Amino acid sequence: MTLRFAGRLASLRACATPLALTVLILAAASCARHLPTTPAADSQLKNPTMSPQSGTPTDPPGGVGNMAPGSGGANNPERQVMVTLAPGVDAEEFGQDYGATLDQNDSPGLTTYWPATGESPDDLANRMRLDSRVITSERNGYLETAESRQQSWAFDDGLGSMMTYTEQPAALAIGLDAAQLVSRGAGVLVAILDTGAELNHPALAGRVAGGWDFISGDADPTDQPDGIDNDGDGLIDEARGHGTHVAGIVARTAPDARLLIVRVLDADGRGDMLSVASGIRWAIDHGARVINLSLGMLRPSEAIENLLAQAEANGIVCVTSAGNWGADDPVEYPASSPHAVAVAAVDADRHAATFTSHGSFVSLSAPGVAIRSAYFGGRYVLWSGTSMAAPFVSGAAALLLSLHPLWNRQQVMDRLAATAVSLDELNPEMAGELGAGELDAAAALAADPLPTGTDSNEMRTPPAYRSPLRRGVVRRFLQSAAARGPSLRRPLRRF
Ligand SMILES: [Ca+2]
Ligand SMILES: [Ca+2]
Ligand SMILES: [Ca+2]
Repeated sequence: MTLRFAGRLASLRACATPLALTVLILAAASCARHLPTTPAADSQLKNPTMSPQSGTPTDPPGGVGNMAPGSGGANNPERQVMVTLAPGVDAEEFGQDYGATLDQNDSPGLTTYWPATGESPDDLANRMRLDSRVITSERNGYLETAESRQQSWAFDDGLGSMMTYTEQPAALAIGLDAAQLVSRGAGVLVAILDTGAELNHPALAGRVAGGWDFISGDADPTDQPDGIDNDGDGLIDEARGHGTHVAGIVARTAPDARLLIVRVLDADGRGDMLSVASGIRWAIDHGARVINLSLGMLRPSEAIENLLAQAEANGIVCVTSAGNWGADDPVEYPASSPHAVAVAAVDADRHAATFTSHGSFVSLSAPGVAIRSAYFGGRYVLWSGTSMAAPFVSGAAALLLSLHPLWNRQQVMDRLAATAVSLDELNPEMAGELGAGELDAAAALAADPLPTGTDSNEMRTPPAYRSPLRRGVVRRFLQSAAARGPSLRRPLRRF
């Protein structure tokens, strides 16, 4: 899409150099082994200033992203076709065979095309799908954060601090302190596909291993406002800080995990299928073991499904928000994907959040009401949503993968499900629709039991971290684990 690049390149260039330098310094300082600050191969932008219909420059300054979906804007991705091409296929030539104009061509065959005048994107997608050079073909579209969709905004109560962030009720509810005595997530890369992040926020500084910006097409994934109401909802850059908040929750849950900040949504909380697909591809290629996707759309995407399946085959745990519909319908994607773990939100009393989506597609629940986390401007603010619940599960997966590097997604999720606290009694009207229950990080990281089929060597793995200063915490953990005995023996649940 032309807007994301052409419209913003001029202003980005002015500030990109020092920001990119900051990213590189952060990455170099925080990660000796992985320095994934560039994509596997450069994303290529075709016809950056030309309208495919008219062949003349049409983008107003600042881009045309201010056109709402369905508004018929010249650059609306709903009018494009997104295609995953087989390896080695020339994207330009392929498009010519269909009279279509190549718009973008990301490295591993992820492409978008404009149909020829008079052809609908669905018709073109259907024609292309029959081609043996095509892996997936579909109309392009937007994904967005659940909070952006339902207009749930961050709240600054003036009490934000590193301390109130660290010691918040949600951390206590899922036993984070006890869990972190066993594992802090060292050696695990968690990719956060979101609006980007404020990389030098105190909660994130030193934890960012790299990233990429698929919205602006540069190496700096800073969550950046553009002063434009890109999604046409009357609010400008309303989702700014979303990715920072989500990243802060992962950092609070798995403080020694390293973060890959992948910007796939703009500051209005919206990004197209190509951006999200490219972000997943990038995360797979750069060693992520966990991918957090606090975003969704109302129809499935073949391209994204294909990549989620690849991620799972690579042992990667993909975690997504269940959605903020407060109902069991509609079901968002990728929450509905069998390759992603969908997370619903509960409050501090283990009652389902009024806004949470629920249903048989939910794998697990986690705190998602009034969660305090990082926000732009170095702040710590409260935000509610299933977008906030998902990163607790992503962080817990990182804790487990640090201790059990060979575990695959199924093993990680079996453990999280087997140790979850059932919510059915407190939420009888949603029995069976909140997944295996609420995440219990302390129980999940307790030494026993291990899922069947686990390498016996791993059973002897000692806890990675013990602090003599935290004996009281250890004792409370052991007491609570003992009290929790029966839940540890519940049968394992399949996802
Ligand atoms: Ca950028
Ligand atoms: Ca907006
Ligand atoms: Ca904007």
